[in-house]
Amino acid sequence: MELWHAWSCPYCMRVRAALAEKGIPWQGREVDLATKPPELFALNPKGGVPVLVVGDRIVPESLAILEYLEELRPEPRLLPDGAGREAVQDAYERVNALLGPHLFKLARGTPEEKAAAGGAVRAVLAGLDAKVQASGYLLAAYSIADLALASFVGKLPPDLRPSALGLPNLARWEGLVMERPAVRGQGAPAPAG
Ligand SMILES: N[C@@H](CCC(=O)N[C@@H](CS)C(=O)NCC(=O)O)C(=O)O
Repeated sequence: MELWHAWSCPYCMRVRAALAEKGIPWQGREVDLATKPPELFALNPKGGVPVLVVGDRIVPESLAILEYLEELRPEPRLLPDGAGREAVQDAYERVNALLGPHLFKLARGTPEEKAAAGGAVRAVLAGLDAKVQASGYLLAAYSIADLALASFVGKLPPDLRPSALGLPNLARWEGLVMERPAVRGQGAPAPAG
């Protein structure tokens, strides 16, 4: 199994975390997003990562990859089978829509755009704080929706982390999810030497 990915990409991070949770071995094809190799376009005409390649099967798009991994190795469950599945898929997409554009601006925007994105992230996280369930997760159990959120929270500057913002439910979530070995290990590898 080969994963075309970039260490900086939050959509790739959540796939790497799911592979780690499920203990699935994989080989990485690291992509420099500034100079994408032509082979990537053969796998995914949009030229985006992540893309998973398993034999003849080519799976672009993080949600499709996560669904494929769930089928391949259902345990530990990250996406319920049957009841509750749609709620998790919806939450996954909602987290992407709520935070994806702001994270992009935080990383690459002008100073004004960064300031606006920071304010927007604070508001989104305050809204999500109210949605955290008694389980401590975004839904009844740990799921790919938590991995989506973790992939964005992991890219936030320290002052925008839920714990720094004093959001009690998300701060607890942060302790539960961001400290998981499968999640912690998915930042960029330490430089050699
Ligand atoms: N909807 C896609 C989004 C993936 C995405 O936005 N990937 C970015 C990197 S984080 C990418 O490859 N962008 C293409 C580019 O930079 O040209 C998914 O869920 O996999």
